[in-house]
Amino acid sequence: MTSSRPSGEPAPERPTTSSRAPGPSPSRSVLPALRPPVFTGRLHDARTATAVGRWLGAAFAVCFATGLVSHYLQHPPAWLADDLPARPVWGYRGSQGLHIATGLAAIVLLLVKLWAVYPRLFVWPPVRSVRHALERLSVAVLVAAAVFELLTGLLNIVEWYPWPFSFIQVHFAVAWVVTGSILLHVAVKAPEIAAHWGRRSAGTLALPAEDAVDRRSLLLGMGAAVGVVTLTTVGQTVTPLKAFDLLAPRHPDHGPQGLPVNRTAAAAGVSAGALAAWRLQVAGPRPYTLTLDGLRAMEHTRARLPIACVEGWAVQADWGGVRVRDLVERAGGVPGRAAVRVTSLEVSGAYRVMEMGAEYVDDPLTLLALTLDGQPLSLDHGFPARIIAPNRPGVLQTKWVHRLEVL
Ligand SMILES: Nc1nc2c(c(=O)[nH]1)N[C@H]1C(S)=C(S)[C@@H](COP(=O)(O)O)O[C@H]1N2
Ligand SMILES: [Mo]
Repeated sequence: MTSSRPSGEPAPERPTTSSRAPGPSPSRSVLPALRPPVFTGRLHDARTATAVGRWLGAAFAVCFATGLVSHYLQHPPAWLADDLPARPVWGYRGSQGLHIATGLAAIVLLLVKLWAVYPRLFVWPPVRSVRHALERLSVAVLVAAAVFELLTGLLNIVEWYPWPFSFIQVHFAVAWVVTGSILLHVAVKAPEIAAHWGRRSAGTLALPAEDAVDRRSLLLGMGAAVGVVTLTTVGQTVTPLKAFDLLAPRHPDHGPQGLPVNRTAAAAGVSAGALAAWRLQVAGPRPYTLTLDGLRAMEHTRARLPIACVEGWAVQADWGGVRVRDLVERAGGVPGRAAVRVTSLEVSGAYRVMEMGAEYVDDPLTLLALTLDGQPLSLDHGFPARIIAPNRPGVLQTKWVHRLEVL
């Protein structure tokens, strides 16, 4: 420790940034609010900011890359829709699990980073030059966008939307703002980052060696906090760790047939009564209609595939049903070229109608599933028939399917 004085008390031996002379000041009564704050705490330095910042930067980079994967799997541009890969089957589970895990870790990292730099947010005078003003503005955008992104992501995984805008579009747009402002920030700070990147700070920017021990403790504490957050949430995706899944909103085992449910049949306005007259309509060059018994009479395929929700939880299950490829071929569609539009019996909702590109339609594991772990689907899991396809976001695994259109 460098000092025995109680923390928080200003250091008398250290010259403060204030230029006021001791004693009563004549200007005091005129502009009392314009006194610069004085921060005497330690570790609010560029080396700490660099050490935390590189982890935060890495977390945001992973979040951005996996976020792009998720976004384009869910909302592909027309030229890409038919070529989205259906393999590996666990692809979306892995990438979205990583997205949520790094996003949660980034909350801890961002808090430590903001703690490390907050005295700089009060620098005096607030603006020294045009360049300085622009630099501060870019930091303001970065902080606001990063806080916004982590907060909206966190609230999305608990399905709470206390805002009037569409989560998906705005979370996606602000991700570009965060990424752009991080790149700008790294460019502006490049000399300082370079000086503090190695084991010892280089050049004239060297900091007191005594602080190194405390800085290491801070980073260890940060690592421990990230470890605890990760361990208590990642079990929602990484099933072997499910016993530690205490904080994630979903537990892999909790739900009918041992599988969580996001939208229940009741919420979707689907009732057992409405299903009495259920038929599967297949539109295409040779349209046809099937009863449930007719569908059950077709060639049955089983597939072990995960449901991987955009909110981060994923559960593998044993699905049984009819290949979408077979249904499409029977309607006159050409496998490998035909895409499909799927419509649910759901009354309203963003996921009532779903489109599936040719690559998924052609995959032998893409099913119109009728069973889950050998049992008929429960109503909440999409009875009588639902889509299950490899490497796709959960939101596109449409439940209560009653119509397929070959496109
Ligand atoms: N028709 C319809 N299907 C849907 C949804 C929906 O809202 N409507 N939600 C989806 C979401 S977000 C997920 S994660 C999966 C969850 O499937 P499960 O409830 O069988 O676990 O169903 C998907 N299928
Ligand atoms: Mo989902």
